[in-house]
Amino acid sequence: MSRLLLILLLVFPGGASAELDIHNAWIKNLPPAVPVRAGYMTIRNARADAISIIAIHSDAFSSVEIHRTIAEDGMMRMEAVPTLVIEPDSTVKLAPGGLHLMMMNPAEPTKPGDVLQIVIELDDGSTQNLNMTVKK
Ligand SMILES: [Cu+2]
Repeated sequence: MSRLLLILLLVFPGGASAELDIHNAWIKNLPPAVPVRAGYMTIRNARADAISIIAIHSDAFSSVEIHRTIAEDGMMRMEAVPTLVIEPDSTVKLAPGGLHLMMMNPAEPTKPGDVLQIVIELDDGSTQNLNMTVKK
């Protein structure tokens, strides 16, 4: 590694990528027979520009989508959100009954306490790894 690069890494530990501050990232545990899990988190964009999540993937699931829950004619249904925009200086919550990650086909049965990693792709081309804890 060049000396300049090393210095840059020390001075700018996050690099120049558009990183989101993500807290309370967790996955609701379900019995092995259920082929999906829902994931929740609080996402903060402290920057002056909007950041969009354009894709999420994980070795622990066959696919991960962002969904929103909408009430229509008294029925609740879910709809995919292909791009989740987090406006500048704002916070988006994924929580039960609202926005959530829909995580398909766990590679292994999940249990409370498991930590599963996902990779979040942002619209600036950067990626962000996130550990999510499985909870009851
Ligand atoms: Cu869903």
